Amino acid sequence: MNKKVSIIITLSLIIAIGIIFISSGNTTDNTASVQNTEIKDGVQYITIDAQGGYSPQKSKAQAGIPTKLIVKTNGTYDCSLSLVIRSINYQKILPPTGEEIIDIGIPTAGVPFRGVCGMGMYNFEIEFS
Ligand SMILES: [Cu+2]
Repeated sequence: MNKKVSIIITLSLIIAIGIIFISSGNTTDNTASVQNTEIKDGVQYITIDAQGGYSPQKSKAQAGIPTKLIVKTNGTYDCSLSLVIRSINYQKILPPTGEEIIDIGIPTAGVPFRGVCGMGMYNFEIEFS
């Protein structure tokens, strides 16, 4: 009687652990390929979230077409609000919640595009090809 109970408990534990392993294994690989570019009416839009840094920190986009950067804030109160993009002489304090659309012209392939926060601790990079 006692042996039977302990066998049942052991078996159900093994099954439970198995289910936890299977379900966690399925959700781990979602962050690597974030699609944050979109081409609409011949204009390429690249979306970057600003909150405790910039994400995605590295993006890939197309060179040679008119491109705009959309920087989104949503209850952001850290220094990622103060955005500096030296290559286009851009410097601005973003609104804590909103969308800032920045025209970055027609990017050249192979020239990395970088944005940093006012203190230089957060940054993002876009690779154009
Ligand atoms: Cu900073």
